[in-house]
Amino acid sequence: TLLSPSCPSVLGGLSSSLGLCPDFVTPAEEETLCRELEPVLRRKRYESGHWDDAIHGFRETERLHWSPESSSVLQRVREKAFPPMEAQLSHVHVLDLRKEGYIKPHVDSIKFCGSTIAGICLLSSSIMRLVSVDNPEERADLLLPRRCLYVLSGAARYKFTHEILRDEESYFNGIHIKRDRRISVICRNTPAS
Ligand code: AKG
Repeated sequence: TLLSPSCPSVLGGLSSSLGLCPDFVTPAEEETLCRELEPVLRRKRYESGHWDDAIHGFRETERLHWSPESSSVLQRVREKAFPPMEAQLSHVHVLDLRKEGYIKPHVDSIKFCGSTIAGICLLSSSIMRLVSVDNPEERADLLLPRRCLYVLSGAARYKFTHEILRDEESYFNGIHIKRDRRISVICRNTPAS
């Protein structure tokens, strides 16, 4: 299993609101997406400290127009993660974390993001840690293998913070999961109005 909870009761709260599909993206699709994104990302400099200081060692972009090949991957993400009629943000968020980069615990803004976060993970595996907002002892580590899709909704999105661990902390059941440069491509729905 790719989920390691601090205690079994955490699983009950999380399992219905957490989705993980390993190998959602093929190696060829990963290459296509990265080849398309690289020129855009390369123009930017890695930054430290996001608006709320949550992300370190990153650069990012929001993308509306994609090549047909990449569009078909994103369409698959949208079909898998969101109900058919749900209003989604047209822009896709691309986050490029350098090898030393990491994301500190946060809950996504309810003002700007809807109920579901769907991300594909390119170039590196990583560990996403989820910690209960109400009880920090309740937590779970989620192994995000390179080329997976993950989906956070419900409790996993609202009741738990999420973070991406830095390489030094990147252990899953005692095994080091090497953190390399990682690009995540994230689709969201619109906040309820
Ligand atoms: C967020 O957008 O809220 C994230 O934490 C991004 C997570 C990721 O890079 O997969």
